[in-house]
Amino acid sequence: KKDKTLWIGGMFPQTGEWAGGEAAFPAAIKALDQINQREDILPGYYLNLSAYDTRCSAGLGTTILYELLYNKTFGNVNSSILMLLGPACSPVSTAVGEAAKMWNLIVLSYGSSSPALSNRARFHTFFRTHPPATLHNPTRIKFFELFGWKRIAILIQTEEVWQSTAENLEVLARKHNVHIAVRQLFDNDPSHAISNLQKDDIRIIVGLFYEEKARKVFCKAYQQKYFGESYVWWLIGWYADNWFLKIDDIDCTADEMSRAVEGHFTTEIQMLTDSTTRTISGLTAREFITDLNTTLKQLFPNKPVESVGGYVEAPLAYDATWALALALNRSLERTNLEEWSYGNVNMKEIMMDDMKKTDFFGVSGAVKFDELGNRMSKVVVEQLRNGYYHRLARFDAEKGSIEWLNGEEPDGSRCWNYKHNYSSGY
Ligand code: ABU
Repeated sequence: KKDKTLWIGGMFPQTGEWAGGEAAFPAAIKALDQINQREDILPGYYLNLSAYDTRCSAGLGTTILYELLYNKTFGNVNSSILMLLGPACSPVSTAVGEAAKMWNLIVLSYGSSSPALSNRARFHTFFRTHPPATLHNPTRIKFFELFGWKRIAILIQTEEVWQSTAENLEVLARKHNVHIAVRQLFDNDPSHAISNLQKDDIRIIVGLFYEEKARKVFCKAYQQKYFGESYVWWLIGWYADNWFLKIDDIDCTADEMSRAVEGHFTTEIQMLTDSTTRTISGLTAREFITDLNTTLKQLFPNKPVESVGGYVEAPLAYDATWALALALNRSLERTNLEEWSYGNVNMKEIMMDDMKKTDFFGVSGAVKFDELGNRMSKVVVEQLRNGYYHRLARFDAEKGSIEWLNGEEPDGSRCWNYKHNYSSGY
């Protein structure tokens, strides 16, 4: 019987630049419900979550951290959270992750991709089930090589998540003789950055920005006539489906936006396993998604499930919750979790050690952390054609191998035309 309670904190953004908590929160709750039904996991203890909406804001995230650390009371069981599930947005993880180590608090993010978070000295107690965004770069370079594209620009929103991804891309490009000709940064308004790309006659552009900024970029690109068959954009693939049709915050019509974004490529880290094997919870990945879809339809009746924030990352939130519970379960075998306080360095070391031992099969695939607290995955390349994304290929960076999906071969796709047109100059 689970008659005692252990508390963890949670951060799930419902609004802001990436409302990844919309789908991640119900996924985490599903995992918690299943964990709490298992007598063999944390026997005698009910795992409870105190969850907050960070609105994807680093300032609010830090305030919430202090609220959890200082002000929140958790009944009479334990006045300290054992671990923090989240944050989702990288800028929030950067602020919270750096502060949390001062309280010996382990942070397990399901949604942060910033390469900067791999710095173990800065983020000593930080783990994540979301792979770092550097994983996209070998895929981009592979495709640039494949199509003979040698002169590339990077358009970057001024946030550490995007700047650190761009730095890694430049290093890799140099190694592969791909020339990053221009690097344009913008904060809120991309107009000047796009004018500069146009002046430099750049045709292959890697875009590193959040979804809201992507709408601004493509609206400006449309207005400045910087779009069409002569331009190849590479974006990240985790924006909500139909992200370009949400036009309430821009000065372009849906038709103009559809024309501006047509043909772009995306790279996306695989976050849901293809495997039919039963995962740690007993569900297959497919059963998990079917169940999640039912919940999301009830929670967001006016949205297609694919447009709910964090839909693709929901498997990572589900697996993060399992990883956290299993690590605490291991710790319970050698320490009394009820004695946890933020000054207890020995217990922090035990919990860190048990987090590092994570090794199970989840809905996102094999869940284990490398020495930087990261995990790896394959990357899927898609292209938007006639308003719909088509899966083209899957790239395994460890092996350097490409698997063409759905019978799509490069010479059957629009990218072959680009190669044909621009192989010498671009
Ligand atoms: N896949 C969502 C990544 C969001 C972030 O790193 O902020």
